[in-house]
Amino acid sequence: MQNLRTLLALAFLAVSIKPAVAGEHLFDEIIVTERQTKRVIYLEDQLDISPDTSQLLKKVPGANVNGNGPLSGIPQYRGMFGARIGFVINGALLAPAGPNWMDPPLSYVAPAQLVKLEVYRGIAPVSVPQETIGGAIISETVSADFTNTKEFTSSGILTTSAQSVNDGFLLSGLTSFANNSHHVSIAAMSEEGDDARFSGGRILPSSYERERGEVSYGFRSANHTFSINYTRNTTGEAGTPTLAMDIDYFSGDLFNARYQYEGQGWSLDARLFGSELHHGMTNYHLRPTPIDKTLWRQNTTSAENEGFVISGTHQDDFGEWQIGFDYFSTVNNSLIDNPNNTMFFVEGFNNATRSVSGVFAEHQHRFSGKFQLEIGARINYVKMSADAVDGTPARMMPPAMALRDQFNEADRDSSDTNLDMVAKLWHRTSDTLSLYAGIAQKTRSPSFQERFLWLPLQATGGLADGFTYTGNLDLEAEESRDIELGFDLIYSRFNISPRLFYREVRDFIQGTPTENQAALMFVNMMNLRNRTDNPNPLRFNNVDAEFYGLDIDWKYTLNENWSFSGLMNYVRGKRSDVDDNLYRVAPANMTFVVDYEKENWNLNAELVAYASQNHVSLINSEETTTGYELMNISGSYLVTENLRLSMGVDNVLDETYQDHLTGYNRARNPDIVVGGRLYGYGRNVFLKANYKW
Ligand SMILES: [Cu+2]
Repeated sequence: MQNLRTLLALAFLAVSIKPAVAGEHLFDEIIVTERQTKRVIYLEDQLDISPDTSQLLKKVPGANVNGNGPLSGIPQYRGMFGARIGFVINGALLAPAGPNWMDPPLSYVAPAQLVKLEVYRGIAPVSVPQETIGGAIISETVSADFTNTKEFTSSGILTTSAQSVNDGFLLSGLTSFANNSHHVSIAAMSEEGDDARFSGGRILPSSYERERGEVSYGFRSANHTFSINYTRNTTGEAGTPTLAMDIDYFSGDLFNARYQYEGQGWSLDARLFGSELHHGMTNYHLRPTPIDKTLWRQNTTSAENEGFVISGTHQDDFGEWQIGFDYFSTVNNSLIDNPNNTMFFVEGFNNATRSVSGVFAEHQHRFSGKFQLEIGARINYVKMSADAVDGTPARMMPPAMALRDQFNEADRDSSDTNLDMVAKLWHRTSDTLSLYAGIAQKTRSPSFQERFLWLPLQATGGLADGFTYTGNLDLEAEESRDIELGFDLIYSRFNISPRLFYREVRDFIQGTPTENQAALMFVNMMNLRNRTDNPNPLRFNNVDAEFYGLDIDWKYTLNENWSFSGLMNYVRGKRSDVDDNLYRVAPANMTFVVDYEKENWNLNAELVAYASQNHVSLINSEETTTGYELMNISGSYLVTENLRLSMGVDNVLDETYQDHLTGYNRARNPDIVVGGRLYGYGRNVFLKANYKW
């Protein structure tokens, strides 16, 4: 880390003495563009300085974050979260190495190096990632672009920031050279933070450290464009207080290549990508160590991802046709051991393999300028398999032995053929009003955890409910039927875009009380042996569920100085086969922002209000939360054409509050009881400087 710091500091010096050249769009701020189908957050100079990309989603209608740690926020959209949402990272698909999603896909694009984050509003098109039952989020990091001249020009950005709530510090830079046919860029980032404070103490452990570097090259000749990109992400020790262990390290190598061809009325896009992710976590290096040395645990995991997307688009006078096929496969491994006992091991997942081969067709059609239609269909063929497993518990304890043998003797190969269909219609009734209706069928096959978890463990994709789970080799794919209605009104300086949605999910996958006697006996025996009181294990099962709600975003521009904007989100998720609510669904919430803009400075104040959440899941023993309000202020000042300084205070009133989507504390902490809900961060003063050339 020291080396990288020195390098970045030297780079900063080098550019500081360079003559300043004014660019055209220096320091675009976060702009959430108002479009019919998606919301785009441009981060070229975002004021927020959270190290977690997913936190930006709170600026998008319908989106939220399940917080498991400072780098481990799991995106939630209209009540669905995690693997139910499709993610694209610089054109690539990526599945985490952490069986508890300590490294959600968006953690591989740090906010400091992100250029934009796109969230599809409601039903995602079939042409974006393969499985999008709960929505689609597209992210792109900063890189160079071709220029219009043969002469090479250089450009770059340097960002540094510091914040008080966790003594966090960040240094990030990008430098690039480009002409009309080549571009090359190098980006690097280093960030760290200590345990975060709240008014009653500290959240332990919530420190983090991460470094990220990226190189990319692009080549353009006539109608052909080719680019390659390599990213290395190294996360050091980082807390995940809602889970049983903390991050020791993540080490990831991400590669992707892209070829694009622009023909007369048609274009071709081909992407090839892969990533190799390694991860270690323990329950003894960052949080207080377990007193009983036999309970120390280390879990070493990995994910190998590879895939491609090939699609062709044809444009005609009425719209466009797109057809394509794609493939993505992941192999996950996980080994648990104890440094105090070299004999102890548990193979959590042994070559748990999941591949999705997809083919899709999509058509956009414009009728007479008044109606616009999007229809699409996709077939995904999902194949899963896993190798036999073993572990010392299975060699010593009869119930664990029975679970191992049941798993090893079973047929662990499975395949699903899933059909997704989308139809969306916009009707432009006047210059100011456009009506919208969409219907869809969306599917998702089980995750490897849901299918292959053989021993009752908490490896659940980050549910963080404190329950142990076993997988289920007989799970069916989830199938959702969606309908959404809304309108986009743009009246003078006011615009508003509400959406009402309802979805019915057949075979929704969630944990239900297990009937497997071996699993029940195993957890009982472990409780007796370790003097713990873990509840009876759950087993992933197909149930029925429904989601409905409303989300709205709006903006009113009073004059060239003042503007007001806001969000309102409401979602309800419940079982439709029994009387229960779904787990970890965002409470109703709203955001109200006042902006004041001057030529070279601006100020904004934000009020965020969350209602209580009383619709909690009985099966997951979920606890209710009460509502709260937070105030945030921030501003920025353009010192020169190249240098911008920003400053802000989050949680100005130092409110003590509990975010319903942040889980329960699992680490011994004098300030928060184990099993109690974690508190949100206290007052945070931050500073940020951006230099661009
Ligand atoms: Cu982990």
